[in-house]
Amino acid sequence: MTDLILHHYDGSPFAHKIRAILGFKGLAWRSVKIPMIMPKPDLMPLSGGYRRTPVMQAGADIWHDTQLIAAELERRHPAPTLYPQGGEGLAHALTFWADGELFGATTGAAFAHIADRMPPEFFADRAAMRGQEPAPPEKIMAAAPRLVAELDRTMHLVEGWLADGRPFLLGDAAGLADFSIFHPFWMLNRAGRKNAALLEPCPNIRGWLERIEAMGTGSPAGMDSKEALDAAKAADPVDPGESEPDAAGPALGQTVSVLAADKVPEAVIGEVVAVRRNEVVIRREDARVGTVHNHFPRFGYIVRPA
Ligand SMILES: N[C@@H](CCC(=O)N[C@@H](CS)C(=O)NCC(=O)O)C(=O)O
Repeated sequence: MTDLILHHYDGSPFAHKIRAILGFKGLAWRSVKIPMIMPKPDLMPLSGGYRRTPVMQAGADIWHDTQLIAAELERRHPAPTLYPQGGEGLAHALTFWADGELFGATTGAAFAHIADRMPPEFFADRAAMRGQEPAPPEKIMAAAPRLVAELDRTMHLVEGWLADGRPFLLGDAAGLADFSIFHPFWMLNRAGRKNAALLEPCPNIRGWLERIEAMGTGSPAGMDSKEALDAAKAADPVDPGESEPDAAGPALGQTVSVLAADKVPEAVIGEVVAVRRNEVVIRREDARVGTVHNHFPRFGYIVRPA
Protein backbone atom coordinates (compact mmCIF):
# COMPACT_ATOMS: atom_id res chain seq x y z
CA MET A 1 0.00 0.00 0.00
CA THR A 2 1.36 3.41 -0.98
CA ASP A 3 1.78 6.14 1.62
CA LEU A 4 1.30 9.00 -0.86
CA ILE A 5 -1.91 10.88 -0.19
CA LEU A 6 -3.13 13.71 -2.43
CA HIS A 7 -5.68 16.17 -0.99
CA HIS A 8 -7.44 17.66 -4.01
CA TYR A 9 -10.68 18.14 -5.94
CA ASP A 10 -11.48 17.04 -9.48
CA GLY A 11 -11.75 20.49 -11.08
CA SER A 12 -8.43 21.84 -9.75
CA PRO A 13 -5.93 22.51 -12.57
CA PHE A 14 -2.95 22.61 -10.19
CA ALA A 15 -4.06 19.27 -8.73
CA HIS A 16 -4.28 17.94 -12.27
CA LYS A 17 -0.64 18.89 -12.86
CA ILE A 18 0.22 16.51 -10.02
CA ARG A 19 -2.29 13.82 -11.07
CA ALA A 20 -0.70 13.86 -14.54
CA ILE A 21 2.79 13.52 -13.02
CA LEU A 22 1.52 10.56 -10.95
CA GLY A 23 0.31 9.06 -14.26
CA PHE A 24 3.64 9.75 -16.00
CA LYS A 25 5.52 8.04 -13.18
CA GLY A 26 2.97 5.19 -13.01
CA LEU A 27 2.34 5.61 -9.28
CA ALA A 28 -0.34 4.35 -6.92
CA TRP A 29 -1.74 7.00 -4.57
CA ARG A 30 -4.52 7.66 -2.09
CA SER A 31 -7.06 10.28 -3.06
CA VAL A 32 -8.69 12.50 -0.42
CA LYS A 33 -11.31 14.85 -1.85
CA ILE A 34 -11.35 18.31 -0.26
CA PRO A 35 -13.91 21.11 -0.73
CA MET A 36 -13.34 23.59 -3.56
CA ILE A 37 -14.02 26.53 -1.22
CA MET A 38 -13.52 27.21 2.48
CA PRO A 39 -14.09 25.83 5.05
CA LYS A 40 -11.80 22.77 4.74
CA PRO A 41 -11.98 21.42 8.30
CA ASP A 42 -10.15 18.13 7.68
CA LEU A 43 -7.30 19.78 5.79
CA MET A 44 -6.50 22.48 8.36
CA PRO A 45 -5.05 20.20 11.09
CA LEU A 46 -2.57 18.93 8.49
CA SER A 47 -1.86 22.18 6.67
CA GLY A 48 -1.84 24.58 9.63
CA GLY A 49 -4.07 27.04 7.76
CA TYR A 50 -2.75 26.70 4.18
CA ARG A 51 -5.94 26.35 2.11
CA ARG A 52 -4.67 25.87 -1.40
CA THR A 53 -5.05 22.82 -3.62
CA PRO A 54 -3.35 20.37 -3.92
CA VAL A 55 -1.53 19.27 -0.76
CA MET A 56 0.45 16.03 -0.58
CA GLN A 57 0.86 13.95 2.57
CA ALA A 58 2.91 10.92 3.51
CA GLY A 59 2.33 9.99 7.16
CA ALA A 60 3.11 13.07 9.27
CA ASP A 61 4.89 14.96 6.43
CA ILE A 62 2.94 17.43 4.32
CA TRP A 63 4.13 19.12 1.11
CA HIS A 64 2.67 22.40 -0.10
CA ASP A 65 2.68 23.86 -3.58
CA THR A 66 3.06 21.90 -6.81
CA GLN A 67 6.71 23.12 -7.06
CA LEU A 68 7.65 21.09 -4.02
CA ILE A 69 5.19 18.24 -4.55
CA ALA A 70 6.72 17.62 -8.01
CA ALA A 71 10.24 17.78 -6.55
CA GLU A 72 9.32 15.28 -3.81
CA LEU A 73 7.78 12.87 -6.33
CA GLU A 74 10.98 13.12 -8.40
CA ARG A 75 13.11 12.45 -5.30
CA ARG A 76 11.09 9.37 -4.36
CA HIS A 77 10.59 8.03 -7.89
CA PRO A 78 13.37 9.37 -10.13
CA ALA A 79 12.40 7.31 -13.21
CA PRO A 80 11.05 8.44 -15.58
CA THR A 81 12.62 11.79 -14.82
CA LEU A 82 10.72 15.08 -14.83
CA TYR A 83 13.87 16.78 -16.14
CA PRO A 84 14.78 14.91 -19.35
CA GLN A 85 16.22 17.92 -21.18
CA GLY A 86 17.54 21.21 -19.88
CA GLY A 87 17.62 20.06 -16.27
CA GLU A 88 15.63 21.30 -13.33
CA GLY A 89 16.37 25.00 -13.93
CA LEU A 90 14.76 25.20 -17.37
CA ALA A 91 11.73 23.19 -16.21
CA HIS A 92 11.25 25.45 -13.18
CA ALA A 93 11.65 28.69 -15.15
CA LEU A 94 8.98 27.49 -17.58
CA THR A 95 6.78 26.41 -14.66
CA PHE A 96 6.86 29.92 -13.19
CA TRP A 97 5.67 31.31 -16.52
CA ALA A 98 2.96 28.65 -16.80
CA ASP A 99 1.66 29.01 -13.23
CA GLY A 100 1.63 32.81 -13.53
CA GLU A 101 1.08 34.25 -17.02
CA LEU A 102 -0.44 31.25 -18.74
CA PHE A 103 -2.70 30.20 -15.85
CA GLY A 104 -3.83 33.82 -15.42
CA ALA A 105 -4.64 34.13 -19.13
CA THR A 106 -6.58 30.84 -19.30
CA THR A 107 -8.59 31.37 -16.11
CA GLY A 108 -9.32 34.98 -17.11
CA ALA A 109 -10.81 33.97 -20.46
CA ALA A 110 -12.51 30.83 -19.11
CA PHE A 111 -14.31 32.63 -16.26
CA ALA A 112 -15.33 35.47 -18.57
CA HIS A 113 -17.26 32.87 -20.58
CA ILE A 114 -18.88 31.01 -17.69
CA ALA A 115 -19.15 33.47 -14.78
CA ASP A 116 -22.97 33.40 -14.93
CA ARG A 117 -22.95 29.60 -14.50
CA MET A 118 -20.51 29.51 -11.58
CA PRO A 119 -21.92 29.49 -8.03
CA PRO A 120 -21.62 33.00 -6.51
CA GLU A 121 -20.02 31.34 -3.45
CA PHE A 122 -17.02 30.44 -5.63
CA PHE A 123 -16.26 34.04 -6.58
CA ALA A 124 -16.95 35.22 -3.00
CA ASP A 125 -14.48 32.60 -1.69
CA ARG A 126 -11.72 33.45 -4.15
CA ALA A 127 -12.14 37.20 -3.59
CA ALA A 128 -11.97 36.66 0.19
CA MET A 129 -8.83 34.54 -0.33
CA ARG A 130 -7.17 37.61 -1.86
CA GLY A 131 -8.74 40.12 0.52
CA GLN A 132 -10.86 41.66 -2.26
CA GLU A 133 -14.54 42.32 -2.92
CA PRO A 134 -16.09 39.81 -5.40
CA ALA A 135 -16.69 41.26 -8.89
CA PRO A 136 -20.27 40.84 -10.23
CA PRO A 137 -20.55 38.16 -13.02
CA GLU A 138 -21.64 40.84 -15.59
CA LYS A 139 -18.39 42.72 -15.00
CA ILE A 140 -16.29 39.55 -15.38
CA MET A 141 -18.16 38.64 -18.58
CA ALA A 142 -17.86 42.13 -20.09
CA ALA A 143 -14.08 41.70 -20.15
CA ALA A 144 -14.32 38.56 -22.36
CA PRO A 145 -13.13 40.09 -25.68
CA ARG A 146 -9.98 41.54 -24.11
CA LEU A 147 -9.23 38.41 -22.07
CA VAL A 148 -9.79 36.07 -25.02
CA ALA A 149 -7.44 38.19 -27.18
CA GLU A 150 -4.81 38.04 -24.42
CA LEU A 151 -5.15 34.29 -24.16
CA ASP A 152 -4.97 33.91 -27.95
CA ARG A 153 -1.60 35.69 -27.96
CA THR A 154 -0.27 33.54 -25.11
CA MET A 155 -1.66 30.31 -26.57
CA HIS A 156 0.00 30.92 -29.93
CA LEU A 157 3.38 31.03 -28.22
CA VAL A 158 2.87 27.36 -27.34
CA GLU A 159 1.26 26.50 -30.68
CA GLY A 160 4.33 27.88 -32.49
CA TRP A 161 6.69 26.16 -30.09
CA LEU A 162 5.25 22.75 -31.10
CA ALA A 163 5.20 23.60 -34.83
CA ASP A 164 8.35 21.63 -35.69
CA GLY A 165 6.50 18.41 -34.84
CA ARG A 166 8.24 17.69 -31.53
CA PRO A 167 6.04 15.41 -29.43
CA PHE A 168 6.76 17.21 -26.15
CA LEU A 169 7.80 20.76 -25.36
CA LEU A 170 11.50 20.10 -24.88
CA GLY A 171 11.88 17.19 -27.30
CA ASP A 172 11.10 13.49 -27.43
CA ALA A 173 10.41 12.91 -23.75
CA ALA A 174 7.75 14.51 -21.55
CA GLY A 175 8.85 16.35 -18.42
CA LEU A 176 7.85 18.92 -15.82
CA ALA A 177 7.65 21.69 -18.46
CA ASP A 178 4.89 19.71 -20.22
CA PHE A 179 2.85 19.04 -17.07
CA SER A 180 3.15 22.66 -15.93
CA ILE A 181 2.04 24.08 -19.27
CA PHE A 182 -0.59 21.35 -19.77
CA HIS A 183 -2.84 21.98 -16.76
CA PRO A 184 -4.16 25.43 -17.77
CA PHE A 185 -5.13 24.04 -21.21
CA TRP A 186 -6.70 20.97 -19.58
CA MET A 187 -8.90 23.33 -17.56
CA LEU A 188 -9.88 25.32 -20.66
CA ASN A 189 -10.83 22.15 -22.51
CA ARG A 190 -13.27 21.06 -19.80
CA ALA A 191 -14.80 24.47 -18.97
CA GLY A 192 -17.71 24.39 -21.41
CA ARG A 193 -18.02 24.45 -25.21
CA LYS A 194 -17.02 28.11 -25.70
CA ASN A 195 -13.76 27.57 -23.83
CA ALA A 196 -12.92 24.25 -25.51
CA ALA A 197 -13.52 26.02 -28.86
CA LEU A 198 -10.67 28.43 -28.04
CA LEU A 199 -8.29 25.52 -28.72
CA GLU A 200 -9.70 24.83 -32.20
CA PRO A 201 -7.15 27.00 -34.07
CA CYS A 202 -4.32 25.19 -32.25
CA PRO A 203 -3.95 21.63 -33.62
CA ASN A 204 -0.41 21.29 -32.26
CA ILE A 205 -1.60 22.02 -28.73
CA ARG A 206 -4.56 19.65 -29.11
CA GLY A 207 -2.33 16.77 -30.26
CA TRP A 208 0.12 17.42 -27.41
CA LEU A 209 -2.73 17.52 -24.85
CA GLU A 210 -3.91 14.12 -26.08
CA ARG A 211 -0.41 12.66 -25.70
CA ILE A 212 -0.25 13.86 -22.10
CA GLU A 213 -3.80 12.77 -21.24
CA ALA A 214 -2.99 9.29 -22.62
CA MET A 215 -0.50 8.88 -19.76
CA GLY A 216 -3.40 8.84 -17.30
CA THR A 217 -3.27 9.74 -13.62
CA GLY A 218 -1.69 6.65 -12.05
CA SER A 219 -3.70 4.40 -9.73
CA PRO A 220 -5.71 6.40 -7.19
CA ALA A 221 -7.62 4.67 -4.38
CA GLY A 222 -10.20 6.72 -2.49
CA MET A 223 -9.47 7.59 1.14
CA ASP A 224 -11.67 9.20 3.76
CA SER A 225 -10.32 12.52 5.06
CA LYS A 226 -10.53 11.23 8.66
CA GLU A 227 -8.35 8.26 7.71
CA ALA A 228 -5.72 10.70 6.40
CA LEU A 229 -5.81 12.56 9.73
CA ASP A 230 -5.41 9.24 11.57
CA ALA A 231 -2.45 8.34 9.33
CA ALA A 232 -0.71 11.59 10.33
CA LYS A 233 -1.49 11.01 14.00
CA ALA A 234 -0.11 7.46 13.89
CA ALA A 235 3.18 8.46 12.17
CA ASP A 236 6.25 10.41 13.20
CA PRO A 237 7.60 12.96 10.73
CA VAL A 238 10.64 11.64 8.87
CA ASP A 239 14.14 13.09 9.39
CA PRO A 240 13.95 16.40 7.48
CA GLY A 241 17.51 16.03 6.15
CA GLU A 242 20.57 18.27 5.98
CA SER A 243 20.09 22.02 6.11
CA GLU A 244 21.89 24.64 4.00
CA PRO A 245 20.90 27.84 5.87
CA ASP A 246 21.71 31.17 4.26
CA ALA A 247 22.83 34.33 6.05
CA ALA A 248 19.42 36.02 5.64
CA GLY A 249 17.67 33.18 7.49
CA PRO A 250 15.41 31.60 8.51
CA ALA A 251 17.49 29.89 11.19
CA LEU A 252 17.03 26.37 12.52
CA GLY A 253 14.93 26.38 15.69
CA GLN A 254 13.33 29.75 14.90
CA THR A 255 9.54 30.09 15.05
CA VAL A 256 8.40 31.48 11.71
CA SER A 257 5.30 32.28 9.72
CA VAL A 258 5.15 31.08 6.12
CA LEU A 259 2.97 33.10 3.81
CA ALA A 260 2.23 32.76 0.09
CA ALA A 261 3.57 35.90 -1.60
CA ASP A 262 0.51 36.29 -3.84
CA LYS A 263 -1.71 37.79 -1.14
CA VAL A 264 -3.32 34.63 0.26
CA PRO A 265 -3.59 35.83 3.85
CA GLU A 266 -3.34 32.62 5.93
CA ALA A 267 0.16 32.18 7.35
CA VAL A 268 1.34 28.84 8.70
CA ILE A 269 3.34 29.04 11.90
CA GLY A 270 5.89 26.52 13.13
CA GLU A 271 9.49 25.90 14.16
CA VAL A 272 12.12 25.57 11.44
CA VAL A 273 13.58 22.04 11.39
CA ALA A 274 15.31 22.24 7.99
CA VAL A 275 16.08 24.93 5.48
CA ARG A 276 17.52 24.53 2.00
CA ARG A 277 17.77 26.73 -1.10
CA ASN A 278 14.16 26.06 -2.16
CA GLU A 279 12.60 24.36 0.85
CA VAL A 280 11.78 25.24 4.42
CA VAL A 281 10.42 22.54 6.73
CA ILE A 282 8.54 23.61 9.87
CA ARG A 283 7.37 21.52 12.79
CA ARG A 284 3.86 22.06 14.14
CA GLU A 285 1.85 20.50 16.93
CA ASP A 286 -1.85 19.94 16.44
CA ALA A 287 -4.36 18.34 18.81
CA ARG A 288 -5.88 16.16 16.04
CA VAL A 289 -2.72 14.99 14.21
CA GLY A 290 0.08 15.41 16.76
CA THR A 291 3.51 16.52 15.48
CA VAL A 292 3.73 17.15 11.73
CA HIS A 293 6.34 18.60 9.36
CA ASN A 294 5.06 21.05 6.75
CA HIS A 295 7.32 21.49 3.71
CA PHE A 296 7.13 24.75 1.75
CA PRO A 297 9.08 25.99 -1.26
CA ARG A 298 10.87 29.34 -0.83
CA PHE A 299 10.14 30.73 -4.31
CA GLY A 300 6.79 32.49 -3.97
CA TYR A 301 6.64 32.33 -0.15
CA ILE A 302 7.59 34.83 2.54
CA VAL A 303 9.18 33.30 5.65
CA ARG A 304 9.35 35.69 8.62
CA PRO A 305 10.07 35.39 12.34
CA ALA A 306 6.67 34.88 14.01
N1 LIG B 1 1.30 27.92 -6.21
C1 LIG B 1 0.28 26.95 -5.87
C2 LIG B 1 -1.03 27.37 -6.52
C3 LIG B 1 -2.16 26.40 -6.24
C4 LIG B 1 -3.52 27.02 -6.54
O1 LIG B 1 -3.66 28.25 -6.71
N2 LIG B 1 -4.52 26.17 -6.58
C5 LIG B 1 -5.88 26.65 -6.70
C6 LIG B 1 -6.77 25.52 -7.22
S1 LIG B 1 -6.33 25.02 -8.85
C7 LIG B 1 -6.37 26.99 -5.32
O2 LIG B 1 -5.71 26.70 -4.36
N3 LIG B 1 -7.55 27.59 -5.21
C8 LIG B 1 -8.10 27.85 -3.90
C9 LIG B 1 -8.54 26.60 -3.20
O3 LIG B 1 -8.53 25.49 -3.76
O4 LIG B 1 -8.93 26.73 -2.05
C10 LIG B 1 0.72 25.57 -6.35
O5 LIG B 1 1.52 25.46 -7.29
O6 LIG B 1 0.31 24.57 -5.72
